[in-house]
Amino acid sequence: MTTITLVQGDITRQSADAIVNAANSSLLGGGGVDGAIHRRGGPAILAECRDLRASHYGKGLPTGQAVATTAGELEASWVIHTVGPVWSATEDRAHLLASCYREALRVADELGARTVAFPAVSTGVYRWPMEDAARIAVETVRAAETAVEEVRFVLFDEAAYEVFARRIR
Ligand code: AR6
Repeated sequence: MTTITLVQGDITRQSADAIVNAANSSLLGGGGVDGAIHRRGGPAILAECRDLRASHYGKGLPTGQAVATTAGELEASWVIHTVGPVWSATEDRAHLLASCYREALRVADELGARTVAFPAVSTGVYRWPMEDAARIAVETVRAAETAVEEVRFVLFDEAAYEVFARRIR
């Protein structure tokens, strides 16, 4: 049974077996959570991302998929990078956002991670509305068959925290 917990704050300050990064397909860094993870985690994460680009992911990590690297200096054993979809008002990409959570948990299971911290994937630079993103995140985690014991959603601000809190009540 997976327990869902909520924290308001900076995901790079969390201690967990795995911390999920809201990355982009390049795996080579960016703003938001991605920028914060690489800044605080140090160069070892980027070095492994470059290796992934040079081997299995020559064209980048496709949207909705997930892959793990070291967590560098973060208080975690792994960073699991996933690429959320960019929000579209005209095309339903919810299955891709759900896939991020499912695939990240699948990778966590492969690693043997028991606690996994997630940001609200796609709700920043990629503009996904928080209410809908929270619905997809919580429904997907609840439906997942995983050995992960704690899924911790780490929400940057109070408004996002409240949206997730209403969902899990
Ligand atoms: N801790 C927790 N949540 C955070 C943090 C943090 N340190 N920083 C931002 N958030 P985003 P996306 C929240 O933009 O929408 C990058 O450039 C933020 O308020 O990080 O999936 C990548 O390289 C928002 O609610 O990810 C990609 O190009 C949520 O985390 C692109 O952004 C996600 O915002 C991915 O965009």
